[in-house]
Amino acid sequence: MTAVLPAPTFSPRTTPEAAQACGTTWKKGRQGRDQGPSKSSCSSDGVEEEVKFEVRFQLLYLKVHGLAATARAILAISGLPWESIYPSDWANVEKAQTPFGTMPVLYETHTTTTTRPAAAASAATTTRSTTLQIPESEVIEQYLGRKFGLVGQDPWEEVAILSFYASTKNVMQTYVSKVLMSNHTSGGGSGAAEAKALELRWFVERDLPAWITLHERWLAENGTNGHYVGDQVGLRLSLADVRTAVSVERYMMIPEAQDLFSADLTPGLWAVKQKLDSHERYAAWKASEEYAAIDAWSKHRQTVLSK
Ligand SMILES: N[C@@H](CCC(=O)N[C@@H](CS)C(=O)NCC(=O)O)C(=O)O
Repeated sequence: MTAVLPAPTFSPRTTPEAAQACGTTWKKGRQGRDQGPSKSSCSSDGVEEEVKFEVRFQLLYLKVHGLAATARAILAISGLPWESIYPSDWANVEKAQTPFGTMPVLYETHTTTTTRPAAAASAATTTRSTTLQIPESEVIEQYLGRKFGLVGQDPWEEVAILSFYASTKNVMQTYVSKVLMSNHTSGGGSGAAEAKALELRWFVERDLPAWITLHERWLAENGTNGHYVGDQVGLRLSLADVRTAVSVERYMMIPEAQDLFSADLTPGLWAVKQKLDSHERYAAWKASEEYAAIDAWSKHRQTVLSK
């Protein structure tokens, strides 16, 4: 979907509305608001009003997985309304409307509709909306992770989850900056293809196996059960799990790297990926037409950038 961006709202000045919208968790049965059906509430003049809360997420990014893959995965498993939006003319239109001139940007719009019954004096329907605009992929992922309960149950679990998450993110960053972008860093020209091939070899033979070995060790320590972090009462999906599953998927798109992963060779990472793949809402997202289109463009881009 082409973007019609909400008005830019990123600001160093906070407001009570932004703070409340930002802090809202949308898990049914826990603290925070329920999405959807109306609730009755008593207004200051004693009239029973219908109050309806709605939230909608939009993620602005290119039609590729790239820096949006983890955020899209989290939004998909959240079960809340969300959509991918794409720039129509990035350089001339949308870029200037984003906080740092980069994508992804997350927009989270909270709408409260209050209806006073027709019988009441001053019967009316009023709608209030607050949109949060959040830049930087890592900030978006951690924000959504907190919002949807993916960063553990206590500060110690959070430290462990964010450590594994950062370690996985760093390796992907190495791949993007050293291998995919090597034409930029080497200045292109003759020898650029050889330099890229060498960077790819180092990544596939050194950086990626080092990450695999370390993460297999930690995942084995937690019981090779598809999750990085256990808790006192059980296991649950975390931001680290989602980041890793999405990364393994991405590495398996690299012909030179795909044989590094299998149920036998990397049982821990495999279980993490399987666990996410079998999540009902994530599986539905992966089966969607939109995901297929993003996947096709990502494969195309991978081929172009690999040259
Ligand atoms: N640190 C930023 C980097 C964002 C970034 O460089 N995004 C690229 C797309 S992958 C972009 O917006 N490029 C367009 C431009 O810089 O004009 C993040 O993680 O969100």
